[in-house]
Amino acid sequence: MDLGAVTKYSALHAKPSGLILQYGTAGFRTKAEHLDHVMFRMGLLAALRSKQTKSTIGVMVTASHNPEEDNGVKLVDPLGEMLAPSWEEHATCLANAEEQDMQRVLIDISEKEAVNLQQNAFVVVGRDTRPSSEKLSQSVIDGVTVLGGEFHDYGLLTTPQLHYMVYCRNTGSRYGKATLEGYYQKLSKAFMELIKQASCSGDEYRSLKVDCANGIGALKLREMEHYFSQGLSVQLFNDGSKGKLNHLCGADFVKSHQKPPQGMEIKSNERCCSFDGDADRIVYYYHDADGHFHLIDGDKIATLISSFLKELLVEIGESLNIGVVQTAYANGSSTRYLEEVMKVPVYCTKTGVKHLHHKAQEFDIGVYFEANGHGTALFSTAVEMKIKQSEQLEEKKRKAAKMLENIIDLFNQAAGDAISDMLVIEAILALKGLTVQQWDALYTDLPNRQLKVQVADRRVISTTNAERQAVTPPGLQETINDLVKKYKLSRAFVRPSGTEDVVRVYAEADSQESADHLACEVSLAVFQLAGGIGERPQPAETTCNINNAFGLGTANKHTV
Ligand code: NG1
Ligand code: ZN
Repeated sequence: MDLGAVTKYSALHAKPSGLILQYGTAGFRTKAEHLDHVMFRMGLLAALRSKQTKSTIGVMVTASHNPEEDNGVKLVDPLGEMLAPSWEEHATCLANAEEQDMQRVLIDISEKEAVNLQQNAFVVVGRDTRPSSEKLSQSVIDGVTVLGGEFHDYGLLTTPQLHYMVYCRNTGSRYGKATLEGYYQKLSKAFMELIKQASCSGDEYRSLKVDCANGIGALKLREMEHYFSQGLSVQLFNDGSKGKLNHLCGADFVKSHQKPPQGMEIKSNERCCSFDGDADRIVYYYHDADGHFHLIDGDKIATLISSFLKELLVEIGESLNIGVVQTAYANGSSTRYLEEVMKVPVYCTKTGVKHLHHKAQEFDIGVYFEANGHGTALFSTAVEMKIKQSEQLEEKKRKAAKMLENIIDLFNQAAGDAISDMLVIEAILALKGLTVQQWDALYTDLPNRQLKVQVADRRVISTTNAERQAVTPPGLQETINDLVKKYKLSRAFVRPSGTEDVVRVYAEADSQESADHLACEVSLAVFQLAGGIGERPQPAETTCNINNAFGLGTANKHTV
């Protein structure tokens, strides 16, 4: 390691002194102007991680659904997964080291992780469409090259496309070709094969309106659409030609405000979807004949997908297991429907896709989705073996096995992917002959509310049982338990956010009014018991607009 060069180049990407950042569930995320040194240092770290694993490592420059002025960076491990936990700690140490301590921290990491510094390093880099992303990704590359690493700069990519590239490169291209062309061809071929089997295909020309959040999804979907246009016609909105990234549009906006994005005209019963700013989340929605807006979130997406996959397994007559992985934010109705009606086992993990991904790997087929629309399905080698053996099976079973094979190709095995999920969903709807309303009618969401509370130090809240119960501060969980008892079909929990300096409060109940009241009461308990700062949460009845009072609301307007 040429420490002299590291010091010299680091000075060109100097850290503003005193700035402390944390590698959170989505890497580093903050205002773009504070990130140059972080990018350079993540280039260094990616090179070290690549030397240690003797594999290609990915670095993605994006702040996903956050405002255009923000940016962020995350490292992608060899099989497309999120960075290993011990390396997340190294990332935080390295990003926060003052200039004069940089050398020592780098040596410490190399020693702790037994990195062979003579080993070659290869890092692939991708970025979203933010104005700041190009320069910041160049800083990542500076870091990689200072440590003698080689790199490939993919330029503009969706986050899941970068995960795909890393996965392909580390599996000797067995999974696919590590190019955009390879990604488009693999997914489109699987999609076209699938919908060929839909009995109603051709009768009804399938079309879908897509809100691209003014982000990278628009560029990539436009590049890709002609590959699958025989099977699906997509109409792109918020394609970045006018509006601002993630502003009043995109999956996060639609999910949290429970309303359609701006810039999209929706006729009744038209199927629409929204991506987030880096195209790793997707939610669907439509307006019914009365003009009411209906959201189909990650939970309902997981339900559609897992029900279909379970049917295929039954068809093949195999005892392969299937499981659905959710977080505490999953709507209670979805969990109940999956367990009681579909008889699919459901597991709950902590928030953050790495936890869901990890759990989903335990099953032959593991479907995981966050309510916000981030998810995918993972398949074990046992499923692939079964498909290979299906040649000997009777016609009907062979057909199901073939469908399963195409579905595996269509899902991004490395990460939740809005484009891939969209094609899977469109294929399933076509194969099942389902309209968006029929899909929505599988179950009715319980009304819910999400709020944020500002506290002096959110670390005073610790949780257990997949974040569904607070362990500290003392008395908080008991208070929540008492409040929950006042309402029907109710549930509430609190947790410190991993990406923002807030405590998140979630409540659901039998009516919107009850969910709102419960969320307010729990917020007040957090404020009082966990060191609230700023304005005190007001009781629900005194606030005419709960979204304004708390900065965020996620409401489900249905009642059951
Ligand atoms: P935090 O800020 O820890 O709640 C949010 C989302 C996560 C995940 C991460 C990463 C919710 C409630 N939380 O995490 O699901 O997507 O951002 O972007 O949606
Ligand atoms: Zn995202």
